[in-house]
Amino acid sequence: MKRIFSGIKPTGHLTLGNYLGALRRWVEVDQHQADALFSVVDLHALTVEHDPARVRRLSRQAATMMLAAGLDPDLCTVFVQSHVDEHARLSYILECTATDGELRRMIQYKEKSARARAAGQSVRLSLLTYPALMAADILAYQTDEVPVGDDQTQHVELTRDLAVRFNQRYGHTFNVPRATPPPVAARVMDLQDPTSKMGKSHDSGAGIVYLLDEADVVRKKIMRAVTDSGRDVEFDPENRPGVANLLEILSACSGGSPEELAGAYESYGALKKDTAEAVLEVLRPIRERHADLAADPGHVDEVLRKGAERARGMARPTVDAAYRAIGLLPAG
Ligand code: AQP
Repeated sequence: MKRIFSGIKPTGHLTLGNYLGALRRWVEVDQHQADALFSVVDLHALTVEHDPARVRRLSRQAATMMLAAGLDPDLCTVFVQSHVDEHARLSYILECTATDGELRRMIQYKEKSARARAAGQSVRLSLLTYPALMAADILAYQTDEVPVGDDQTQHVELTRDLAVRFNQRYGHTFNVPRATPPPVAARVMDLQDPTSKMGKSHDSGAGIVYLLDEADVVRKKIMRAVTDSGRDVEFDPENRPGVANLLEILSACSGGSPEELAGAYESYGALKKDTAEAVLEVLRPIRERHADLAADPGHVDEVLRKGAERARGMARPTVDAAYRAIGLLPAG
């Protein structure tokens, strides 16, 4: 059975982008077809300015949302990254496999370090080494597939390079994984700035649909989405990114290709109205399950405890093998 690993950073409240770009496929496909591990990757939330209490709160909330979205702990492993020491252990080994130049070329590093500097903040070293930790997350489990939105494919490419390099230099240790972006909504864009990704840590609240937004808030955000100067509803992501984004979201929520859907609308208003209702239809059951789960935090903790135990057992042999292969003396 193939092995799948993916994760969510507790850097903000989960968004429609997280759901359509990642979570939904984990729930509907991956957990049924593979030995799948899904993690709240909390160590990654420490690479930029953070508030400790908020990260803790968001970590539990992300885990709760993952279960509310439909991950079933009887079908897959749900856990928190920092509960499994093997991630950090392997990350160091992969830092010793990667080069400084390779890490500096990562688009996310360039963008986030520029943003931090512009805000007068220092850039944490972990922001640079982040892809080595992400590679460790993936390689520790002998992962075959990494279902991610296309904002993460560059990091998965680097993971592949590191796996191949390590295997060639020190002997076969890691499976070489591949990224599997979703067919639609691989990148849901911000409703107020459709040239940038809808990201949960971004501060354009009005452009981001959060999974726990109230129905009237969702309607308002979608009805106020920035569209383009033309009047016809056409699917043209390059020249009409605002309308294309709405068509992608509608397509992901209700079926039909964005191109076909474009032909069915004569006004932006009607497109927005149907998109809002389609989104609400998708979010309703998640919100209901979330309310039940939030009332029983002990259950979520127990799922995470068992998940970490299982993940640890799976990761340890590979990480121990990597330590031996690279030349470290085994502990007695
Ligand atoms: N807008 C999106 N469209 C499609 N997929 C998305 N994903 C995130 N945003 C979109 C996918 O969701 C999974 C978890 O994402 P994450 O926690 O790594 O990223 P985020 O929500 O984008 O959080 P941040 O902190 O706002 O991220 P960055 O680092 O970009 O600033 C991933 O599979 C991701 O592809």
